Amino acid sequence: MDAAADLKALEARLLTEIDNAATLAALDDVRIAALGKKGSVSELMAGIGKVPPEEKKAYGATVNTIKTRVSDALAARKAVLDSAAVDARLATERADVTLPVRLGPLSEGRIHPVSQVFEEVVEIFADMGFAVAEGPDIETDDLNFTRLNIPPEHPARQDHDTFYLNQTGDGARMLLRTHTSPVQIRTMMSQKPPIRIIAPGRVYRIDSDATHTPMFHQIEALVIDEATHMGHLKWVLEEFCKAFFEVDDVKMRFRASHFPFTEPSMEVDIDAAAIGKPGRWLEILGAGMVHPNVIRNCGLDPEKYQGFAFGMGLDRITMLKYGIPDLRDMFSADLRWMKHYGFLPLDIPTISGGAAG
Ligand code: 2NL
Repeated sequence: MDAAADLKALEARLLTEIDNAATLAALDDVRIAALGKKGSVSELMAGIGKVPPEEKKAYGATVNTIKTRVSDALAARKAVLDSAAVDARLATERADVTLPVRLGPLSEGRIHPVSQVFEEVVEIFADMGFAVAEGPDIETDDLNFTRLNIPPEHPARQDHDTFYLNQTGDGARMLLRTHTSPVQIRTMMSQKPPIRIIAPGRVYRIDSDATHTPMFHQIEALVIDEATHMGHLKWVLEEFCKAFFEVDDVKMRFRASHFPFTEPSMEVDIDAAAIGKPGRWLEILGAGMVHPNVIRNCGLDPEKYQGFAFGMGLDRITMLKYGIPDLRDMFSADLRWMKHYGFLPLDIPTISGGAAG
């Protein structure tokens, strides 16, 4: 056979091998064997040096044509195999979207009832136009007590009620917040009224018995504007209780009380009919009109601004709503307890879905 026939035969062989490559890997082997560094076509190119000068031009053109045809054939075959691979995946990975959802790990874990109530309460107040405010668990004496009109000799400040941190250097004495009020103080100091916020979070007091834990959860609310009054407070509390306990009507009782940061101050009871036990009063929160001293301490003019605030323990209303008998079980990290009282992660409280109201 002459040289031209050899080239023709090589081209034909390569094109057949390309057509016969059944997989992308096999096709790649053919490509490397032809066009790779030591491939048959590459070696033809390298061999041009040994061709007699008068034949070089024709030889070069022929080899180039072979190279182009082989490259084109490789690309065409690759496109066919790529699309076949996609078809194969579509066939084997077909999903039946009519099958019921498999929860997997989501059916194992539980949301703690206090976390659930936390979300429910936030949802209810958000629906009434309150924004959620947050602050640090470690606070200063000033924000936790002084600006709240709590005098230096007040018993709440004493070492046996408050977790004070060891003083480092000569900075302010730090403590674990005993209520979420410092969050509202920070808001009043940094924002102009109208203010409508809730501050939910963890709080800490040195207290440990059947009805108290050293860490507990609280939500406070603060509304400050030019003409906010007790009627607004009463409406907000009634709407909250109806939504939270999922009842059309709730009987409430406002008892005169005393807090240094409100004047007047009151404790609020609800008729236990709301939780299916009529005839008993349950204390659920403390409230009042923000004391003018507190408004002044935050840099606002008490002649111009007034408003109400209230504070409520979340752990207690969680136990009331969901029939949990013992406070101490709430933070015992007992999986059997969580399976019984906990919520599935997809039970997300919403106003529209009714879970928060
Ligand atoms: C209770 C009483 C209450 C407040 C908290 C508050 C916050 C600011 C100003 C005035 Cl910044 N008041 N918070 C007011 C009344 C009562 O909590 O027994 N909580 C469980």
